[in-house]
Amino acid sequence: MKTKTSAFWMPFTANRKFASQPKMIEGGDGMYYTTEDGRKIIDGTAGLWCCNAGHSRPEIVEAVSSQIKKLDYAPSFQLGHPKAFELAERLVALSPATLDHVFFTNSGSESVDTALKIALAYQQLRGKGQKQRLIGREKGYHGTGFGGISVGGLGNNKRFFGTALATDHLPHTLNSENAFSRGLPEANKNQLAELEAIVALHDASTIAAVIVEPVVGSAGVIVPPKGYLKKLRELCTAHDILLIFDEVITAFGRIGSAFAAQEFEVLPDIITTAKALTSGVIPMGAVFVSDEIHETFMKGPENAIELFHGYTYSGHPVAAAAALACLDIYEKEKLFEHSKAISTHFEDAAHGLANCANVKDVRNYGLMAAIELNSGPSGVGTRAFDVFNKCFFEKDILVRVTGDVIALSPPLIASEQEITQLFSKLAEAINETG
Ligand code: PXG
Repeated sequence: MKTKTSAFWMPFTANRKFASQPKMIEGGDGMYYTTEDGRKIIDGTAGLWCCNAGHSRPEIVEAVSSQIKKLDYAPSFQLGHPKAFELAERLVALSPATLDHVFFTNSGSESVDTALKIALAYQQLRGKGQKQRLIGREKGYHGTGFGGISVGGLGNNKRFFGTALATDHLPHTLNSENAFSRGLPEANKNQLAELEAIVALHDASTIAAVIVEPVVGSAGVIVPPKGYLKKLRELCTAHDILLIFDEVITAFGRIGSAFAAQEFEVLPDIITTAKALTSGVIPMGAVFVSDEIHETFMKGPENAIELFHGYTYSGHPVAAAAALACLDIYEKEKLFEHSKAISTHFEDAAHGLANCANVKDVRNYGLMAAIELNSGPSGVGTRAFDVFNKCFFEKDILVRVTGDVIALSPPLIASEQEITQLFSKLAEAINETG
């Protein structure tokens, strides 16, 4: 059926199902979206985990429009403009010490591909050119570039596209024995034994880097077991393997610190970010790189390009202006601290759904939560999708569905009252769906 929506081939969407029952959003303001039929709905997902400062913030609108008037675009290849340098300085002041250099991209996928390329090139430059294998993790989501799907661990995203790179994968850490854990689950298995096995199989001399999401987002909020990330850091260091944290979701206050690396006190060699860098207003990503890696590139003749990589829009002035205004909001409103302060209330509210119909697990960390349901009679994801529809059309809340998981990640400006409202409406939707 040809509808007004069919010209737009929508990403990660059941396009024909959407056409038969469109969910259209026309406006945004703070914690709320406005639907096409004029209803105000609570944004329980910060868009797609990105609008951490809330929607249509006047400060960002103003920064973007005055930047366009002054300088709409300037290249970053062999030229520069002040906003990108200013933003990089602001960002490295926020990032963990030693991750003092920023490479700008336009998305999480580009950040991941950039990080992987930097890791491979770094190994070559320091004379360890055999180190070319990349290790991801089952259930990992690292975007949709060929690099990201190669290290990614979600079958549907890889199936038709081959895997361009030499990779291997760690096991995921989801463990049903830990269902309904609050915050970090117990480390009741040696979940990193497999890394030793992978090293034994391929040899450390062939492995460039390990990439993980510190808290898994897309696959349904999988929280690292206690001590897991520290142990991963130790093993990577012991085997001279770079550690990349993909913080496209976790960076910029989602779990109460600027970065998950700080929250978990684990220092990776590279951090990838995007999304909340600009609160989703203008596409932009940033890859944070350690001094050691950066110095390895900054050798050789001064007139030589050190890294043959970049994007037309790397450090785009309008995106940089949006990011700077956004960082101002995070700072002035102490949103990372607020995110941490309300995370206990958020945790209680999420676990308050443990006894709703068909709830199989509740997981949470910071302002990320997953309510996992038993699969519906018509297969994986069907019940959760029905809940999503009920939430949108009848309960005036936006939640995110992935498989049997309903994920929540509200903007960091949420009040306790809004969180209570979000979860109580979700509870109604789950119970009424049955
Ligand atoms: N890494 C991680 C950890 C991500 O979560 C990307 C990379 C890719 O970012 P871009 O900007 O290229 O999409 C992501 C993106 C969802 C959902 O609902 C998650 C993402 C994107 C869209 C939907 O789980 N994460």
